[in-house]
Amino acid sequence: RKPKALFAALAAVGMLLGGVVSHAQAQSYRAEYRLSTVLGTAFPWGQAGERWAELVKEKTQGRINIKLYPGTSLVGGDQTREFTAIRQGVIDLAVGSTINWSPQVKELNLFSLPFLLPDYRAIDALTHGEVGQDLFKVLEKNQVVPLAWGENGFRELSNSKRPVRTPADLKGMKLRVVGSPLYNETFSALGANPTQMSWADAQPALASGAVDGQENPLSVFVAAKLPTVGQKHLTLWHYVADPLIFVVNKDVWASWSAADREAVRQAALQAGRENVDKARKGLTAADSSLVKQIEASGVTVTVPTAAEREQFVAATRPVYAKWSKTIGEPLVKKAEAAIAAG
Ligand code: X2X
Repeated sequence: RKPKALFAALAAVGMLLGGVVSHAQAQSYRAEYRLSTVLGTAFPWGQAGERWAELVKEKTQGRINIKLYPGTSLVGGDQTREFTAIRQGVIDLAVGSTINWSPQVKELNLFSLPFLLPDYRAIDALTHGEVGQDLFKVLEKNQVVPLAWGENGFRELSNSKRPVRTPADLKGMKLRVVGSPLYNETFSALGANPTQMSWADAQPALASGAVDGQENPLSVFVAAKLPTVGQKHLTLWHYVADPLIFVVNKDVWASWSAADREAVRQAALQAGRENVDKARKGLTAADSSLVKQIEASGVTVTVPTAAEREQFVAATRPVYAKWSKTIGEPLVKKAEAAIAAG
């Protein structure tokens, strides 16, 4: 009789605990979740974060409340540490650039291979295709939950010195580059003098003339008012593009109900689609109004001819070959094939 009584008592305690645990789970949503972006709400990138938060609030009836932390402020502005901070739970959600996470996720360097992507169709062929799925699997292996793609954009070159048409024009030019070693190697191969720094440090460096130039999408060039810090020469060469990825920390994801997870995913997909449209606005063949606006503000806009562009491609070929090995040849081949197929 004794063991039986003990068993009954244990069962009662178990039921009680079970009730407490499921009650605790229902209550385990935090009052606020922290969303990291590099750029703020003056830029399509920050607006994407803001929109995601807004849609999540709406779709979860306020159960999930997200606060935006632009300027990668949760990691002191050091954007190359963002991915690690997401994994560690210092950051709950992020809309992040493939460039900034590529020091930790080497496959994300794919989009930074010089002159891999000729046009928007090529970006879409990767992000909407098998390559995009492969990259999401890599992120999942890294304990991060990827939900949707967005876009920072094609990165064009600006400087305060002279129009740049060929690698010869870049000789010795001091350029700020982002924190992936691939960028240092690309610009060294082109004969320039690259120096790595965060976006936070880049703006004062451009203003003081510590560096002559930089590379970023035109939406960033305009919203950051780079012509006012002497960036008077722009080269439209479409040499790389950086997609954005909407992600959630794995434990945070697991703490939400299935219905709320689906709401967060749908919100990310919608915010991502809107973000891609915004990032491309005024930069397409049908509507190049942003380029015209930049020209009208007194900036010289240089579009290299096919032959001039080929010089940039040829000079960076060894970097492409070396980094293809780092990224993984099968993935690069798959990407090349997807782009060729359109
Ligand atoms: O630092 C940059 O250049 C930026 C804002 O484009 C990125 O975070 C990749």
